[in-house]
Amino acid sequence: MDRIERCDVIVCSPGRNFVTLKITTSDGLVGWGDATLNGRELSVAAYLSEHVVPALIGHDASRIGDVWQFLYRGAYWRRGPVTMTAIAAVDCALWDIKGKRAGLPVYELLGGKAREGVLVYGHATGHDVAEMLDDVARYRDSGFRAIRAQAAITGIPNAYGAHTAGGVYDPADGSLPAVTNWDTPAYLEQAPAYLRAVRERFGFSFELLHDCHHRMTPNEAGQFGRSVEDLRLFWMEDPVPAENQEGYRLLRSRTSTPIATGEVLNSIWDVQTLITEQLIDYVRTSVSHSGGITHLRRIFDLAALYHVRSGSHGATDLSPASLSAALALDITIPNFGIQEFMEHRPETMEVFRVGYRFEDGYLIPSEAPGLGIEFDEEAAKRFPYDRKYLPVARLADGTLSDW
Ligand code: GCO
Ligand code: MG
Repeated sequence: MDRIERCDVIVCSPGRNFVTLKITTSDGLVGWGDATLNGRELSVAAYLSEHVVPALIGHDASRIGDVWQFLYRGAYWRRGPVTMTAIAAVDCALWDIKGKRAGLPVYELLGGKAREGVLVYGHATGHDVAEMLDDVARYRDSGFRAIRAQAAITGIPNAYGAHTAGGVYDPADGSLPAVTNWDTPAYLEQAPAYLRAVRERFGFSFELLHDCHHRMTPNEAGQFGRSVEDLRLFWMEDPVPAENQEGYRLLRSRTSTPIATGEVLNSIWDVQTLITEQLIDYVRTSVSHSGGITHLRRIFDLAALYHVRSGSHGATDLSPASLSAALALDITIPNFGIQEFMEHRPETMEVFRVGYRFEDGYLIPSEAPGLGIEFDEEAAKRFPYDRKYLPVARLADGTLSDW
C-alpha cells in the first residue's frame, strides 16, 4: 500500500502569494495541490500544517474519497473557505499522485476528454472606455473567443476591475487594506453603456462577459440585466452577494441575461438552492476553494441535472496548480460552460512549471501523467511571503460597502 509519508506546506510570493501543498508517498510519488486563499493565505497554511498534516500521515494515498470524508466530517466544523481550500489542496495532490501511479493524465481517470479544448475567457480592462476597447481588441487579436470587459467608472476610478490596459491585475497589493470607492447609480448608468460600446465596435464575433462583483441588490441587478439583454452577454457575474441564495429568485424573474455566481462559495450546500431552483446559468465554484476535484465534480453533476453549466473562477490568485486541476475536470464533464483564464506573471511561471497551453481560444491540458504540474522548490525560495490585503470599498458618505 502506498501511504502518505510526508506533507510540506510551501508559502511563496512569486509576484503574489501562493500556498502550495506537496504530498510525498511511501513509494516516492509526489503530488501538488493549491491551498491559496487570497489575502488570508497563512490561515490555510496553518490549518494544513497544524491540523490536517499530522492526521494525514500514514493514510492510504489511493483512497481519495475516504480521505476527503475524513477531513470534512472529521473536522466536525463544516464548510467555509479555509477548511474547503485546505481539503482541496489534499484532494488535488492525491489525484495528481493517482495519475502518476497510473501513468495517465487525471482527465483520463475522470472518464477521458469530452471535448478537444477548454473554452477560456480573458480580462479586458481600462481606466477609460477607449483604453478598455483597445484591450478587448488585443484579446480578440491574440485568439480569445470570450472576453470579459471592465472599465473604470467616472467618479469611482479605483473600483474593482478598473486597472489600466496591459497592466497586471492584482487587487491584493496593499500592505494594509486599500480603501476604494463605490457608487451604484454611477455604475448602473455607465457600465451598460461601455458594454454597448464593445458590441458597437466589434459586433457579436466573440462571447462578452462582465463581472458585477457582488455590489448590487436584486432589484438593481434586475435593472442592469434588462438594460443589456440585447447585447447578449455570455453572463453577468456575481450581480448580488450570493450568501442569500433566495435573493436570486427576484433577480431571475426580472431579466433573461444569463447569471453566473459562486466564486466565494465553497460547497455543494452553498449552491444547492441556486442550482436546484435553476436560479443561475453558470456555477463558478473553483477546484481549489471548493474541496478539490472530488467535491467540485459533485457540484457539477448536480448542476447538470438542472441545466446549469460550469464556469470556474480562475483569477491569478488561484495558482497554476489550481488551473491544472480545473482543466482536468473541465475537459471531461458534460455540462462544461467556460473557464476563467488570467495569465500568471512570469515570476509565477518560474516557480510553477505547467504543461497546459493556449491554442485558438482554448486551453489544452497537459498530457503528462497526473495534473502535469511541477513546482520548483528552489525557485520558490527566491520569493518569500509578503503579507497583502484585498481592498475594501466605501460609499461617498463613508459606509463600508461590498468591494
Ligand atoms: C474574478 C474575481 C476576482 C476576485 C479575486 C479575489 O472573477 O476573477 O472576481 O477578480 O476579485 O479572485 O481574490
Ligand atoms: Mg468574479
